[in-house]
Amino acid sequence: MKPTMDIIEDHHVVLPELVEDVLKASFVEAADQEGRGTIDCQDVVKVVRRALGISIGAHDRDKIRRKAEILAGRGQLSVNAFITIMADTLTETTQWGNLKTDVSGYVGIDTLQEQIRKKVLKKGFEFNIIVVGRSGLGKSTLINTLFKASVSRRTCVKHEGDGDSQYKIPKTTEVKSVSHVLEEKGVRLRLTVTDTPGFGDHINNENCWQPILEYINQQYDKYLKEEQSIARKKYIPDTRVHCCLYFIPPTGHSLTALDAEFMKRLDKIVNIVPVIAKADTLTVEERITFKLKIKQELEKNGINIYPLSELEEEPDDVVSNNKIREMIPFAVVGSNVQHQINGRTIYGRKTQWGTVEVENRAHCEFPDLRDMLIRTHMQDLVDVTRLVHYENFRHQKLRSLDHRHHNGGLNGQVMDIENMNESSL
Ligand SMILES: Nc1nc2c(ncn2[C@@H]2O[C@H](COP(=O)(O)OP(=O)(O)OP(=O)(O)O)[C@@H](O)[C@H]2O)c(=O)[nH]1
Ligand SMILES: [Mg+2]
Repeated sequence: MKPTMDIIEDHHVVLPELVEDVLKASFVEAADQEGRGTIDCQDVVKVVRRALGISIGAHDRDKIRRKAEILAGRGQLSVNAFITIMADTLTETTQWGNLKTDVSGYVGIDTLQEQIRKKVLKKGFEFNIIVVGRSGLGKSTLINTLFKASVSRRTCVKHEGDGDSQYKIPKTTEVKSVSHVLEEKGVRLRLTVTDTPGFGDHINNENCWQPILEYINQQYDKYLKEEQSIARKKYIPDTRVHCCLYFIPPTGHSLTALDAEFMKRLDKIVNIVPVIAKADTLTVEERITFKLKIKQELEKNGINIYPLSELEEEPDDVVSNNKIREMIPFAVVGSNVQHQINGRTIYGRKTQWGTVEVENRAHCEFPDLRDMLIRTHMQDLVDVTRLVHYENFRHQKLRSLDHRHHNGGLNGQVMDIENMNESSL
């Protein structure tokens, strides 16, 4: 049975508009002052260096030149081809030089300082989230909310008029990742959120989880291949998914069989954080009873959600994880529209009877979710992914290869297991 969901690309990085503007400006400034719209292929490294404001290693220089030669027509490179080259370069490294996204307000990544070692701090830090759930539950909207509406502007179509109808987010049709480099007090973080098309629109939703499982496993596989390659890179880009936000419809009843089935499959390969979507559609009482019901059903169905109790070592972990366990599933509200309330500018959803503020803890649990992801549990999510989910994948994959090897399938090639252990630490 073929999956019913339409996934076109596996990992396509969309550059934020702001970054694209900066790139276009440096293209003109560095090599195209006459405004021809193209530059000489030979100049490409100079322009990349100018745009990033950092020096580029010999290996990367060669790679950029090779890409430029492929994309150029008669030795001339267009601005769009240049942006494609930059998108590739930025995807492969956290060294985004001067290019970063301005986020309105404080994000909180500087608190990572307590969480991460100095070495990692200097290199930069990568964190990847995926959003999964039925169609129309507000996944794309929540991504925008997470980046304070300044990131995925590209996917919003602006309409005439005011209010919530001003920005319309189209239905998601392909898996798409948006990366942003954020910097706060010397801590550099590349946050990537992968948006996925919603499922559940079809009469037959059998195997609708397949494309998502495939995407997550593909990222593990990519990492494993890099680790095993003979000319292993000193730095392997990490696209492994550290956290999966699973959107539960706000029915107020119970977990549907489809959602339970989906999560049962996901929990073996990724950290799941369930959220109640569009929580503004439930009353306070409904929200409390629905949360309890979901918790019971997750347990009844044997679905393991993050944080996993088996991995708790320190008493401190138990305390902070218990706080998260109490809150899960987070009842969230998303919005990418700003409103003025008593002189304050807030992101929220305006209704005839008032405005739900997404950042107000009295209104919804979006701030608690964001704090958990970015301020308190980011390092732990990364560690669990690396030590549990990726290890499981690696173990199974190598075992199956080993099995094939014993059956003569690998042409006598021997795996360097010792080395792989060392590098994955
Ligand atoms: N009431 C309410 N509506 C929301 C919320 N978040 C998003 N919406 C609205 O729900 C509709 C769908 O939002 P999207 O963000 O496109 O949903 P999606 O899950 O990405 O949908 P697919 O791309 O089809 O999977 C839009 O009209 C949003 O304005 C929310 O928290 N509360
Ligand atoms: Mg969407």
